[in-house]
Amino acid sequence: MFDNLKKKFSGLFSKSSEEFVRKSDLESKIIETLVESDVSIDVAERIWKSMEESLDIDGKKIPVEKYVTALRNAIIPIFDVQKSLPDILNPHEKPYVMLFLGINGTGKTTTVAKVANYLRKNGKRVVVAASDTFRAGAIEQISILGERVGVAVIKHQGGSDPSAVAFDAINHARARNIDYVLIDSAGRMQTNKNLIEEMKKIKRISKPNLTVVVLDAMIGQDAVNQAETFFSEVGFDCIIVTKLDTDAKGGSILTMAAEIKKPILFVGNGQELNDIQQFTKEWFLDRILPQ
Ligand SMILES: Nc1nc2c(ncn2[C@@H]2O[C@H](COP(=O)(O)OP(=O)(O)OP(=O)(O)O)[C@@H](O)[C@H]2O)c(=O)[nH]1
Ligand SMILES: [Mg+2]
Repeated sequence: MFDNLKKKFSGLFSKSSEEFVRKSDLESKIIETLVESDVSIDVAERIWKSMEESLDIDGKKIPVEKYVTALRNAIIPIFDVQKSLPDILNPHEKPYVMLFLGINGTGKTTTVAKVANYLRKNGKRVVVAASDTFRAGAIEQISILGERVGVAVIKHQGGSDPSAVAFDAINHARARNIDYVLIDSAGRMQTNKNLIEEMKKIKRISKPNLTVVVLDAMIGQDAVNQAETFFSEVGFDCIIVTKLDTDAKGGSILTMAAEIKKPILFVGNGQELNDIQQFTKEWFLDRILPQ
């Protein structure tokens, strides 16, 4: 994960960059590198501005370490929003209800299974609501995953009311003293308007403690647009970014954090149950910046 980004930054700040002190050259190099790594122009420019303020650039030799520190300091504030992330392993409510939303194919169902597995490994009791009743095969998919993780999956017939499934799962959890309810949901309906209405309804009825939007890193800026238009109408608390093991260039994480302004709960990096990682800025910075 993020190897590309790290390689690019390492290339940017090699020993030779110590000679590389014309401000305009440095500016275009840095912005170009960020944009090539899927950082949006806006965010790249914001990062550059912050670096420019902290470095005394023109006409001087600047050691590599100073560049790296300036870049690190420029990125850190983007992740200030992480502070609003709840500690999901120590929730104040029981059951703690997590609703997963996302456009079709972003990885919702896989992510529900991964999070269920993560919670199980931490000694928690989990039930899953198969609330994607729209797509053929969705109920079977989550049932198989639930079996692999070892958690119960509450399901109704295909085509039934997704909110009713969520409601049943919550009652199931209450009756059995289960810690978490994870609600899978459909990523497609007859129309996008129907999808938004369906998401609002399921949210209204299940009253989730945490609404999570699952975004695909491979689609970069489109994911930001989805979050800002589509999901802001429904309302959500945090995001999970999937498919960071693919050729996603990693910079999209920066763009998403800077532009969506919601904390990142987890990142997904593969198709297996264990391919999920809690996100912290230190973890991310250590992976993208040259040491
Ligand atoms: N490489 C990779 N593939 C992933 C990741 N997460 C999910 N996938 C794959 O993406 C595809 C779609 O995943 P699903 O979990 O079914 O996506 P969904 O959002 O539930 O899709 P719908 O139910 O159709 O809306 C599957 O082939 C998953 O294996 C990830 O982190 N990395
Ligand atoms: Mg699904």
